[in-house]
Amino acid sequence: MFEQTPPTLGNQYSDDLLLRSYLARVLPPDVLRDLEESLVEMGRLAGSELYELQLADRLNEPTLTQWDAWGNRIDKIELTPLWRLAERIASENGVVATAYEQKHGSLSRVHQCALAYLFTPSTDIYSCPLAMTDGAARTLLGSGNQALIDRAVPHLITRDPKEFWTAGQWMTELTGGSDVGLTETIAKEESGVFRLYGRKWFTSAISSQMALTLARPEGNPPGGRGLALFYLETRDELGRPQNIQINRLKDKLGTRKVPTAELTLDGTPAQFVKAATDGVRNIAPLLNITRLWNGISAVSLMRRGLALSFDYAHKRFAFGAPLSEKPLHRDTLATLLAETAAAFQLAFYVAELTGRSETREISDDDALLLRVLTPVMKLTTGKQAVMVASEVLETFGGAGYVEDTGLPVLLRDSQVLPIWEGTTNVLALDTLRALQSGDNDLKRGLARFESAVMSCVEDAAGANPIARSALDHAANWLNEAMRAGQPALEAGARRFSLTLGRIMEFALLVKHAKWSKEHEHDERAAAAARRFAASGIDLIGEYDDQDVNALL
Ligand code: MFK
Repeated sequence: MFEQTPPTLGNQYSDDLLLRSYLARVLPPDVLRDLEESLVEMGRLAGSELYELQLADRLNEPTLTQWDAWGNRIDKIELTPLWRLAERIASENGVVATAYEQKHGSLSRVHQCALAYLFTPSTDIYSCPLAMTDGAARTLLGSGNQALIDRAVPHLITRDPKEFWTAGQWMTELTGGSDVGLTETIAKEESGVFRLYGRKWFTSAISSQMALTLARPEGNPPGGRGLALFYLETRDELGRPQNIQINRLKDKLGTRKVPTAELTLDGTPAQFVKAATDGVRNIAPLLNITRLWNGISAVSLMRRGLALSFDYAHKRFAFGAPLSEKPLHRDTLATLLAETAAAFQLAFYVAELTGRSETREISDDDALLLRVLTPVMKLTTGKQAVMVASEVLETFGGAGYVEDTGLPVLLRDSQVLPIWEGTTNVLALDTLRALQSGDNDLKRGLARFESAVMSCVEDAAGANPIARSALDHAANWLNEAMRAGQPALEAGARRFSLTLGRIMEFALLVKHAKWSKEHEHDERAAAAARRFAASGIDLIGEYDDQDVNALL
């Protein structure tokens, strides 16, 4: 009787030519030698123990117990075995800490993102609490609030699992996850302590020991400026919730291991992080770090899907040959690989810039580029992850649609990436704002973006006109939309931002291809760049705004 051999994973670092080639380019050889052991170990864990437990843990979900047997409100969260192991492995292997130890200066951010990239796909989005922990550490360190830094940061960046804390981010309320200036939670000063009253509708993992959240101190004006950023600890020294009720865990399409919650805050003690106002501006450092994590998670899930699909293509026979020898299957995989390689280059480039900004080794021009590329990268890679996951499932035929293969979760978990941490549309509007940050206006911001692109492709004869043509189309669209007014700018912002994302991905691939050809005698990155360009870079199109009115 026929038996199908299932796909398996090897060491996820050793097998990943994309990651290894990239690191060989950006890291000096002695740095790569120094940190490679940590990546080999994480690659081993991701392809063996963690992956085996992930498959075995598939049906388990976190639970909430609101009451004990004697009627006391306890709101106890029980995590699944995979997440308990993930927490230990994350802290011991420094998946957050590496970025703060800065053993390799600004490149420690790249090292940390490589660890997160290897770790994430085998842990069912344990990246969520880690992203928040990283974002909270960065926000607190930048706040100048020494008491909070001393209290919390050592826990957030430790490698000791017994001391390790994760952080939550509680922004979303019933009024919305995007327009957080509408936040209704009130902060009242009672006997010299601020206490929070309100409902949080969608929090990050509620298993965290601390959280950063927004609330409006009584008497403050409406909008984001009237909010303050608060720090709170979720439980007191006896482990009791600090006037926080967990109303329920969210019933979500994916990320089912993440205990995302609805909360009532009923007098929760909290402290200002930085100021009594400007909460949205003050939480922005957290948002930018979690958006970086979102992008790294996107490329890591794309890569996991392809690792399984490539392996399966050698094991699955149809119409007289393994799928890996079938021309159309090979063509499909090549397109997905090119898309993944492009997304990878952009996500890790944002990691490089983030690292340089953290060690203050960044020019004003590159700081603007980082501000622009963070939303552009998040929105572009989020969409690519969903597309690639959907196609990966299809490469398995019916098996990709069957739960106990462990494959459908790839698509469900990818689908969150364009939604949380700012939807595609919200981030497209943020891209317009980012281009105008500092002393820039839209045209100057775009000019800076253009020069970054052109520096990657300037001496690449085939690539230069492709990038130039897409950039010119984007610039022309921007000019026309600015003339037409704000509604036209907003209406086209998604196509514009996705085009910027794809242009930058293409340019970075071309840059990598040149290096890889010279140093590794490898043509793969050049082939990926050509195929990516053939899939379409310019999404601006020729859309007529009047058609929207006719259609809606
Ligand atoms: C793997 C990862 C796992 C993650 C798990 C997450 C689970 C949690 C689920 C969620 O809750 S997801 C929901 C997350 N929500 C968001 O990400 C918010 C999306 N909305 C936005 O990003 C809006 O653009 C924003 C709330 C920021 C708009 O609010 P406002 O009040 O209209 O703000 P405004 O006036 O535009 O900006 C206020 C200031 O912040 C400005 O500076 P100034 O005061 O100096 O002028 C902005 O320039 C600045 N700012 C805003 N965004 C910034 C920023 N600065 C730097 N970087 C940014 N990204």
